[in-house]
Amino acid sequence: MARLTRRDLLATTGAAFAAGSFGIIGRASAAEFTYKFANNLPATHPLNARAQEAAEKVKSGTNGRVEIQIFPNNQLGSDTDMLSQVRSGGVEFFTLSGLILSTLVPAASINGIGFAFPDYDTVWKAMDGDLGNYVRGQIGKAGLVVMDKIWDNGFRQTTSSSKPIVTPDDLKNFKIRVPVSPLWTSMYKAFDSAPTSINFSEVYSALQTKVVDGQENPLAIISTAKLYEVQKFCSLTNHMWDGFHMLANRRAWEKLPEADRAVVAREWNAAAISERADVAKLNAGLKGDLEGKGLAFNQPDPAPFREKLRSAGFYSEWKGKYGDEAWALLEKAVGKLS
Ligand code: X2X
Repeated sequence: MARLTRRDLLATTGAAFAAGSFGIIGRASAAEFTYKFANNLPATHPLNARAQEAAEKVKSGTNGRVEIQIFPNNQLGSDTDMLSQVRSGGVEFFTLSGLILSTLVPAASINGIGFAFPDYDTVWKAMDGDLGNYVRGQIGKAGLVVMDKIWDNGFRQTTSSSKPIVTPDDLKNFKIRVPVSPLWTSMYKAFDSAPTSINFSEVYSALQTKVVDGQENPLAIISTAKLYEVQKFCSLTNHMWDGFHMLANRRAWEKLPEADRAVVAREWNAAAISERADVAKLNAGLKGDLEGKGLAFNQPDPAPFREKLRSAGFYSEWKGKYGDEAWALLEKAVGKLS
């Protein structure tokens, strides 16, 4: 598969905008079901490029009955707003990190436990297997529908405008932005940092105005959201793997004829698999591109960070919060943590 370049993504996205699938509000549609898919990522992120392809396949696969309009880049509100909207039916589809979803489904943050996953093979075996099935079951109990295949956000790296992060001591009193999630806040408090919960829609301006000194995200987001413009250092901490569940409003989902539901699920899940390959390739190849844009990289040793979390009681605290069943599924996938 040819290396997916930013130009390819822009070309795809540009075509999509031209084709009118990216949230052109008020456009007349012959479809029986016109559903909105909202997300918080830039239109150039692989998630939106693959979602556009899926929307086209859904339209053709349902003979035009189902049209999915894509609203990227927080067009319909922040993650907090959009979670409310997918629950109420204001939007029909929404991709959301399990760590943010954990404000509604506590178990959904378990894949974000610090320094748990060593590599992508371990991630997909867990998230497409028993641990993912457990989390999706908990999401269903909260009244939402969730597709079988989680989309990739990636292994998260730490950026800063003030200094590189080399050892856990560099995180002491570090003013870091974290997404709105109890687990993120808890982990950085265990490092004696000063975490501030901010929705992604506000991150660029918070960094630009120095409300916070740093943030953490995979390279694909640091690139597509242009965070390199307001950060100087990028420490390859790989401190967390994060993904996006494709959520659906239950009433809207059940309104679809069964055959059309099967087409939508098939195309969303196929797009998630393609997006995983795109993101992994991007994240593997972006370091040089970002160095060219001025980011100074370092690669810290993860062992002292994991030890700090252990000695701070982070793992045992979260084992107690998730319960034995969920924690056993996590440790079955990644080995002993607590
Ligand atoms: O908010 C973030 O940092 C992001 C974009 O990675 C998530 O959606 C969790």
